[in-house]
Amino acid sequence: MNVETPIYITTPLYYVNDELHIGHATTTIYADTLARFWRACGRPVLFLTGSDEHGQKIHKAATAAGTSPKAFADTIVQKFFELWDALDIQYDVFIRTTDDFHKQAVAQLFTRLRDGGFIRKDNYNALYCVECETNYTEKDLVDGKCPIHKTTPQQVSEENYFFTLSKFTQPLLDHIAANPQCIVPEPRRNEIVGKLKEGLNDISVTRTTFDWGVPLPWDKQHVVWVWWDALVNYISALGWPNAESLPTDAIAGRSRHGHETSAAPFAHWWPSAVHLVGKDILWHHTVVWWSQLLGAGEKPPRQVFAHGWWQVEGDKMSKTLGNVIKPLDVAGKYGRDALRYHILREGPAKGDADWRQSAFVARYNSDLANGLGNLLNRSLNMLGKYFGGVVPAECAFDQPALETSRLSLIARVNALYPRLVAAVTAFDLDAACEAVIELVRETNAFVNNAAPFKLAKDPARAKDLQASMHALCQVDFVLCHALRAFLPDAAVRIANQLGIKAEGKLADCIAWNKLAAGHTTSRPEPLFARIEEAAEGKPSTKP
Ligand code: ME8
Repeated sequence: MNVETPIYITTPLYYVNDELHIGHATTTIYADTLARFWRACGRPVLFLTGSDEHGQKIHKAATAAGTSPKAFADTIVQKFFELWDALDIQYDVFIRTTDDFHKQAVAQLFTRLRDGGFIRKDNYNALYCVECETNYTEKDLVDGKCPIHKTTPQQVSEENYFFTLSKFTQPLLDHIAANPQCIVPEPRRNEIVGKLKEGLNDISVTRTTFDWGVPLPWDKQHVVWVWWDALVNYISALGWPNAESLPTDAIAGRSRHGHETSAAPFAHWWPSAVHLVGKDILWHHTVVWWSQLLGAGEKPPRQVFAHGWWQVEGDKMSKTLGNVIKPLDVAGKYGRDALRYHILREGPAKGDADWRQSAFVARYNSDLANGLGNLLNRSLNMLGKYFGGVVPAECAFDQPALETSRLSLIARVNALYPRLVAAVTAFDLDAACEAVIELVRETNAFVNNAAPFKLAKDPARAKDLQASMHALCQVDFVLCHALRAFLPDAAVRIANQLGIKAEGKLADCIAWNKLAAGHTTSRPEPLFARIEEAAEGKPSTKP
């Protein structure tokens, strides 16, 4: 992996009809972890998120709330900002589909497609699910209901504009065959290829029955279908088609990180675009979106990664069942690193996943409290006691078995950076965390074997004590850096206790002997308090 090439990471633009839940936080935390990791590798990163504000669903929610769609969106989007701030999501760009520059780009794209001969007028008779903002055929429905929302779709009949999606079946199959990594993981690609092989129907891409959307430039009776509008955000945010800079003035004050400027942002970032989405919107982000792009003479993004869905204690997560997991409830109770860690380890990256309180507690206690927290705390306490908090010089153990375990730790540390890069490149954030936790486990075993607390009592073992404490300081340093993307708060707290900064390129920091002898550390503080099962009430009784 070349860590010098830029990467443009996007989340979906979430609908402003409701509060965000753990599903939304999952995609965003995956994206934030990727963004932090690659930035820490020194890779140029642009991280975009935002809000999807047009369409029937928002119109309906605003009407129910007795307000205008824009006023409604303004209120909800404020909650998005608060949530992402509370979770310290460091996006560079937050785009709203009601931003003027975005609406102009949508109109331009539509005009290009018309000029290219891909738009025609026709009668639209369809079954439309407002929750999905997507139409279905009878064949797609399960017992006459939307396969995702289990609701009966609306019967829609109107004359509107169609996009000749059918023309793109073969170009899309060719693109996927030539770029096997463009949809990951592999089963998701197979799913899309399977559907493409069934052939594509033209789709209706405008509406006349309501006006909350981007007006069609040449026929103002029509507004653009909300998906067609929203997908364009990924390029409108780059100033497509011809702006010379990101629309920073229009989105001033929304960035939580501060992107790197580039003179021709579309040319710079678009070839390295990676969309993170949930499985239910993979179709839109590949077939629909890529056809729009190909029709407009642009290339599809480099990759789309689609994750699965959370269930909760074995049930579908739904308002009706009252089991919706709210990210701030979890972060407020256990800390945002605990929330993030659970999502990265147990989340639906490869397939669907089940949010279980018992698994949350078990994972937290074993890896964070008893594993990482305990290691850091006992190593820094011993360093304080035996060396006044000052890192000793490196030396080998006199005892061969201990020296072998020290050499094994060194080898593990020096192999960690390439392992992390490989795992993150493959979107396997669970494997990346596991690589770090394996180092924690091996080091805790090393402490138990070397037993510095016993060595300290025997002046004849002074060298072995020094060898063990030097090694522990090096591991603590490496853990701090290795965790910057995965447990950002803990990384900063470890850095404070070590008296260092959680900064610098990971390739230079995740290696042996980077914490110099003679360096003075700070006061140790517990990192993660154990969650006591009793305080949690009864663990889940479900199998
Ligand atoms: O679809 N587990 O927005 P949205 C995991 N505006 N992920 C879940 C989930 C669950 N139980 N429930 C929902 C939209 N999601 C459009 C996107 S992009 C140009 C437009 C995820 O607010 C779902 O998979 O409905 C998807 O990625 C996101 O939440 C949908 O958010």
